Amino acid sequence: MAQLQQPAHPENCVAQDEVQDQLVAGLLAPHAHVSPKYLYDVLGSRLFAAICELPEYYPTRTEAAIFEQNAGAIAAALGPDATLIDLGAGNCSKAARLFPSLRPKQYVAIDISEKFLREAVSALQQQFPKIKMTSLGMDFSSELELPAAVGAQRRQFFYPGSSIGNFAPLESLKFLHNIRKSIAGSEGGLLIGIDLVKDKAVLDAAYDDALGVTAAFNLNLLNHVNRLLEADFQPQQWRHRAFYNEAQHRIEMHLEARQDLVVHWQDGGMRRFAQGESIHTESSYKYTEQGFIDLLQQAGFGKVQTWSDERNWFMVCHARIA
Ligand code: AVI
Repeated sequence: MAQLQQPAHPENCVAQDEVQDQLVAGLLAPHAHVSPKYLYDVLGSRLFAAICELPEYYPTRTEAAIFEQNAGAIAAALGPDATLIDLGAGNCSKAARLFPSLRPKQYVAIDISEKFLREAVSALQQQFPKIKMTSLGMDFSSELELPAAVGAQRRQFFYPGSSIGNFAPLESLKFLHNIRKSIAGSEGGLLIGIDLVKDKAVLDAAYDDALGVTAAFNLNLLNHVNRLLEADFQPQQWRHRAFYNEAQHRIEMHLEARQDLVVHWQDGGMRRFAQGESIHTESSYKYTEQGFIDLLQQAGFGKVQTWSDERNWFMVCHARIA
């Protein structure tokens, strides 16, 4: 599993009952929904890695090029001797690419899947023996209490991949606020990747690719829910739908019933879905440059520096504490 990019296996760290209660509540809501975190079981994480290779899915390669082309300026913005705190580190590859220019004093990798993370960090430690490395298994989306092992000075949080887009705007503000509060000293900041608003056709294609990899990624959520809830979803009865909602500035991913059907789950739970009815599985918010800077400032950050590609499709942003 060398390509994990997102928190995987939510059942590893949240009580099983809580997971099941959340899933049932979402499935029984008038507009059924399932949290996007359930897209990431083992197969889902691999399918997401494949999405990142697709010609239509521009964010990964565009962000990587921005980091590469601006490595010196980004390192200068973060400053020397940083404690680099990687949120959703996965295989740690994105942070590792910053090490030669940034030379952090400490690297703290955080992800839900701690076992996988520990293996990635110990491999990286061999390559960069001078950087102190720590791995932490935690769900950073809800809390950011960092242990004493994390250096308090020059904390630079790292949240690439436009993952913040998967939070609704109010959750994003709360999350940014939690990061701001966790920057203990007077120096520190946040380095973050943001997907920008652009032509609808480009966005629609990025989330509904010709090979159907994103469709498989979305449909695989049903298999994951079947395991978590002893449910009997049949993926072939569902269709992937993804489109850019211009009014809400977000991609929406849904699973739409191809026919009238009934789904059952443990303890006698069930729901009928009429043909065309859908389950909302993910939103991916897109920002304007100014819109995201305003959000950072509302969350208490100060000076912001940005770097973008020539098409202005993606932005890397460094925000200092005020
Ligand atoms: C992880 N996240 C930033 C991806 C996105 O673009 O919102 C997840 C994804 N969903 C479908 N394709 C990619």
